Amino acid sequence: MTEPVPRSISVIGLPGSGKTTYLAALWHLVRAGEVPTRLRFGDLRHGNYRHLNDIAARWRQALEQDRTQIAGMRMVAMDLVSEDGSGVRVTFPDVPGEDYQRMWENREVGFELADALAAGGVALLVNGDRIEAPRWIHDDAELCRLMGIPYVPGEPVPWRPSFAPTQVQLVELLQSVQRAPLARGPRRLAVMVSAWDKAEGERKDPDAFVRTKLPLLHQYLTAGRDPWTWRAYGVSAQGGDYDSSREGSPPCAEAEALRDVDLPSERIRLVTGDLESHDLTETIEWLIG
Ligand SMILES: Nc1nc2c(ncn2[C@@H]2O[C@H](COP(=O)(O)OP(=O)(O)O)[C@@H](O)[C@H]2O)c(=O)[nH]1
Ligand SMILES: [Mg+2]
Repeated sequence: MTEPVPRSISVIGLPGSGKTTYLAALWHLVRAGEVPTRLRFGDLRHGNYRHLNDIAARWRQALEQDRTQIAGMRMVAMDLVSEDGSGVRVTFPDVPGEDYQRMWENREVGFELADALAAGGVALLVNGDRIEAPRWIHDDAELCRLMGIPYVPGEPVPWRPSFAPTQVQLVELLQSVQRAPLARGPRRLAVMVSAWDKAEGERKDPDAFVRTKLPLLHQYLTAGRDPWTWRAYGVSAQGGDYDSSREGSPPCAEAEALRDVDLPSERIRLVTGDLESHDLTETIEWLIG
């Protein structure tokens, strides 16, 4: 086999967007070889797979990933081989989503994350089950009334960046990736709506989901102001809910059913347009293409 060409993908997203779960499922998929995949696992020579092995073990047990992950960034690297036999190294920064939120709230980015973000394609994860939509003052006032919280009309509430709707934060994040010091000219972007098992009840394909649930993001991308070539995907990296990582939480019936699936890789679902597969590496192949 030829020496892997270093290629880089950044998996980014706000806290709780499904980044760690996605990496865990991907690692299981390429290591287990239970279902055919476009990219296969290459070789074990390089790197430290402990973090990946740990998260994939939790994933197999249908346990949510740990929220209290040790702070700081882990660069995760996988050597994969494409169908024509050429090797590719895909590196992902698995950073706490808080680092991206900090980019939005405090306008700062660490050196290591900046390096990772400055290279290659971008996979942007958005949890389809947790989109914080813009809210109407009228609805909030009604909610205060129902909950018995005092509400004084006309009294200003000091604004904080964390109040911003999900799509505003995401557009800002993507814009900062296309500005100095992170800008590198045209690149590919996969907008991946995670927890697709929860989002698909809307009966929309992933593109239509982004257009209707995240219209600002969709307009930003289609207007072409920044040089993204993009696609929308629906990703269910778990296939349903897993048992919660919170202590004392009751077991969840969906997780029990998922543990019964013979081949764990078959829990995974990737949806593009009206096509569906178990193969998360299709996105990576497109991103590095
Ligand atoms: N139902 C469902 N939940 C998911 C899926 N993928 C991730 N989640 C949930 O989304 C939450 C955040 O996932 P996590 O990977 O920890 O996000 P991170 O903070 O971006 O690393 C967790 O509660 C996951 O169990 C999925 O495919 N289906
Ligand atoms: Mg995480």
